[in-house]
Amino acid sequence: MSETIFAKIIRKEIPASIVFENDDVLAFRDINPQAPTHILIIPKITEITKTTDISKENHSLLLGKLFEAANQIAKQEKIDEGGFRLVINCGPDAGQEVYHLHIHLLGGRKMNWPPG
Ligand code: DGP
Repeated sequence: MSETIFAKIIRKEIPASIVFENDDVLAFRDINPQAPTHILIIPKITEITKTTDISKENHSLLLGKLFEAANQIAKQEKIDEGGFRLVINCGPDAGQEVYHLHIHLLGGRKMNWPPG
């Protein structure tokens, strides 16, 4: 799979509004926000293109770090108490556009269910 735009954001080759970063995880505001808070949380490694690449052996720790980051960012954004939604699109039917694993963190408004 060829390199994605997110790899360039990780290397700071293209700008992004970064809200969180540590050795393993980067989070930045989505360029096309669907809610008042819409942040993408991504692993810095590029080997996981979508959820079906994930294995317990290789990625358990990393997944914990991604969700820990999501919780911390939700607090930073002050949406932890009101609630928020985490979304991972996997493959074409889900509308995945960028093939680098990412969690959408959406909040700041009332969400509908079922999603479209
Ligand atoms: P998905 O459809 O789940 O693959 O979501 C990809 C998201 O990535 C989409 O909501 C728009 C966002 N996105 C695409 N390119 C860029 C970019 O260059 N910068 C930022 N900040 N977000 C981007």
